[in-house]
Formats: sequence, C-alpha cells, structure tokens
Amino acid sequence: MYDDLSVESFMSGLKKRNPDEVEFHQAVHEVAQSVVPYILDNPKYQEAGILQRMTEPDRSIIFRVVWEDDAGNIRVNRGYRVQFNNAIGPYKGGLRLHPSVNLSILKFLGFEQTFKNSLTTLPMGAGKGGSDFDPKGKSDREVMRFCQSFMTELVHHIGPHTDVPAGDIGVGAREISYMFGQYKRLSTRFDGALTGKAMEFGGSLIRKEATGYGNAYFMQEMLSHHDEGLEGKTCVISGAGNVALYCAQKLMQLGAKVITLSDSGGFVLDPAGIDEEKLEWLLDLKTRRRGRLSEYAENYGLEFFPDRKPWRVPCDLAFPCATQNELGAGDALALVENGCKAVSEGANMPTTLEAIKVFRDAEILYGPGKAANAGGVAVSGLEMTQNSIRLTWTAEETEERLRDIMKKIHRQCIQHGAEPSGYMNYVKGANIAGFIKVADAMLAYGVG
Ligand code: NDP
Ligand code: 2IT
Repeated sequence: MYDDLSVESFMSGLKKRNPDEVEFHQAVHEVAQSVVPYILDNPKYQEAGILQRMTEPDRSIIFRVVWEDDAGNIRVNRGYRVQFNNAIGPYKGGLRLHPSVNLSILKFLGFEQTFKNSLTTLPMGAGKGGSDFDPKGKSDREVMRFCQSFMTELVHHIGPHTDVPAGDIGVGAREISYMFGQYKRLSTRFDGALTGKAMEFGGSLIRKEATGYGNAYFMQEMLSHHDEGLEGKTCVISGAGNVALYCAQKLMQLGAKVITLSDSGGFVLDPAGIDEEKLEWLLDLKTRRRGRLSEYAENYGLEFFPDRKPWRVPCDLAFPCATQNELGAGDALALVENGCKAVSEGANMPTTLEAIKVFRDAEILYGPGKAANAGGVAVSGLEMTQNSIRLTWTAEETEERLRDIMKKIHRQCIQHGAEPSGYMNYVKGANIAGFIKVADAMLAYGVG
C-alpha cells in the first residue's frame, strides 16, 4: 500500500487531505524529510502506516466562545482544541490567544508537540488549542469573561488523565488562573488539568522561566558539544514575551551579552547588553503594565527600529523567540554572512524551510524548536508530577531537573542527527528520536 513512499508522494496526499493548511504542510514537510528515509529503512513503520496516522489528529474540537465586553457588546470568537496524539500520555500542549489563530496553525503546533513531548522523556501526548481572541487592549475583566466562556466548553474535554493544556502566545499566569477558576467551578474538582498555575494552587517553581531557560541550556549543550561556550558571546533575540525574556535572563547569567529584543512593533538594539535591572523593568512592562517594547527603548534612550526584525544585526548566536515564520531565507543569509555560529529556537517553527536550508548548507548549528524549546512543556510535565504526589519541589531542584532533561534531549539529537560529513543535523536528530518513541507505542497498540 505504501510501496511508493517518498517525501513528495506523502506531501501531495497530505496537501490534498488538508487543503490550504500551509503552516501544517510546512511542519509536516520538515519532519517528513527526516523521517521518510528512516521509515524506508525500517519497513515495520511503513507497513503500519505510522506516518499517515501520526499526521491525522485524533480529533479537533471547534466551538463558539461568546463573551460580553465592557461596553456591553456581545462578542463571538472561535475556540479550538486539537487533540493530536495520546500514544505516550495524556494530550499536552499550550493554548494560544492571538487573532491569527486558525486550524492550520493549531495543527502545526499540535503536530510539532508530538515530537517535542516525546523528546522530553516524560509521558506526555500532544495537543494544542486556543482562539482568535485578541487580548491586546482588553481590560482584565474582558480577558476574565473570555477565559471563563472558553473554559465553559473546554472543561468537557480536559482533565489530568485526558488532556492538560497550558500557556502559549497570549496565555500566561493571568489567563491560566481565570481558566483554572472556571474549570474548578464547573467540574467541582481540584486537580492538575492545567499547568502553568500560580504557586498558591498547584503551580511549579521555574515553569514560567522554563522555556527560555531551557532554550539557553540547549544552546549551551550544542556549543559545548562543539568545544565552544556561551561566555562572551553576543546574542540576538526576537520577541519580548515569556520565552524571550527568560531566555535573555539565563543567557546573561551564563555570561553572554543580549543586544536585541523585539515585538510586533519592531526591535530594540542595546549594544551594551541588557542587564538584570533593565530585564526587571521589562518583565514588569510586559506582564503587569502590558506595554510595548518601544516604551522600553524610550525609557532607556535606546535605538528602536519600527517594523523591523533583528536578524541583520551582527551576532554570534541567534534566538528566534516570537512566532512562526519570523526568520526567512534572506534573514538566514544575513546571519550567516555576519558570522552567526548557532541558532536555537525558543519559538515554534520560527524559521522557514528555505531559511533552514541556508543554515544547513552553511553548516551552522541549528537547534529546532521541538528540541530547543521543550523545556517549557518539560516543566509542565514536572508540574503534573508534583500535582500527582501533592508536593512542591524547590526552584533549585526543579531547575536541575530541567537542565538534566535539556541534556537528555540534546543527547537524543546527537544519537540520530550525525551526518556522514560530520555535521550535526539537529533537525534530523530531533525528528527521528521524537518519532521512534511515539511510533513504537502506536505499533504496540496494533491497528486502530
Ligand atoms: P508571549 O505572548 O509571552 O510573547 C510573544 C512575543 O512574540 C511578543 O513579544 C509578541 O509581540 C511577539 N509576537 C507574537 N506574535 C507575533 C507576530 N505575529 N509578529 C511579531 N511578533 C509577534 O508568548 P511566548 O513567549 O509564550 O511564546 C513565544 C513563542 O514561543 C511562540 O512561538 C510559542 O509557541 C513558543 N513557545 C512558548 C512556550 C511557553 O511555555 N510559553 C513553550 C514553547 C514554545 P506582541 O506583544 O507585539 O504581539
Ligand atoms: O509550545 C509549547 O511547548 C508550549 N506552549 C508549552 C506547552 C505546555 O503544555 O507547557
């Protein structure tokens, strides 16, 4: 049945079944390039149609979310939860609130999550959800009413052994708290059905820092494997949200210099490097005052480049930490020409397929998001563990576990990513290592 399996034939069938879902096509294409040759060498996966099954979500739930704004207008958004794969554990993955959210974006994210969660070594399946609701400019009460209405439907589909959502773009501690409150009210249960919770009601220390810290640790692993280190390196970061800011903090702590951040309004250049005091100011701006990065530039007298991305700024290391497809082929060429030695992705799929090829051809180190940003969901997994045993670990213990998991993820990439030329292809390594665990579980279950 699958005798003629090739990346092209596989992608052509997938595109036919999922027309117009361009982000989903892109995420699957990247994986197929690594995994199809592996499947051809291991016919048991081909005979069981594993890749065909892995690229079809278990189910996609789409629902209406109605809420009332402060002016008394009735507003309608669309809510989603894509439960992608639960072969190795309950569905697990974030919720995104952003006007661009659609089924294609959530399917790409849910698909990526399958491999990412497998790499963490923890027992977590994959899902993703969210809504096209735009939290920007909304009052706290509007966000609360939206989150409550969203959870009024989502409550039917989640639970600590079923599906455990968490944060993503536009969803942080405030939104998770509103959602958990509503979950608890409607279900009459207090359990770990969400992660990223506040410490008062079952959260984990280091969860909010985990994605960014993990990304810095992953870069450190890639560099040390190639006899290099972070000390003294100049770093360019995009984004100014949860992932970007804590990535910056850990890079600083490990001796690197962070000279850019960005948001959808543009990027800020700080040639002297961001320090702890500026970072505290930024964290307050972004999480409490909910302001713009341009205000930060103004406050510190720094140059702000409206509507520009930071990739043309010369650097040693680059960390895309904002959103998908924010780094194209031209940006990748500029990075390579300016001497950038390594890229580690805090965001999900920030680099286009063409840009990945530029990095590959130039043989620079490139850590794909499904490996490099897995620290966030890994500490979510640790939050689930703490909820189950009804204990809270210290920040030191949790960060040590995170550090250890990032090392294990790096090791798995190395195991499967080496190319004959000696180049370490982290995309191939992450895809094959992530695939094997889920595929073997699916094989064990038989056909179904
Ligand atoms: P936040 O909402 O905290 O921050 C998002 C940042 O990215 C903001 O600076 C935002 O700018 C910018 N951004 C978002 N969308 C766009 C866009 N379309 N164009 C330009 N800039 C944009 O989200 P996170 O930091 O949590 O998420 C960032 C990335 O990391 C996402 O790809 C997410 O999927 C990924 N990720 C997150 C994890 C987590 O634990 N939170 C875990 C693993 C990956 P603005 O405010 O102007 O919109
Ligand atoms: O993309 C991701 O891994 C996340 N947004 C975090 C998911 C989670 O369940 O912590």
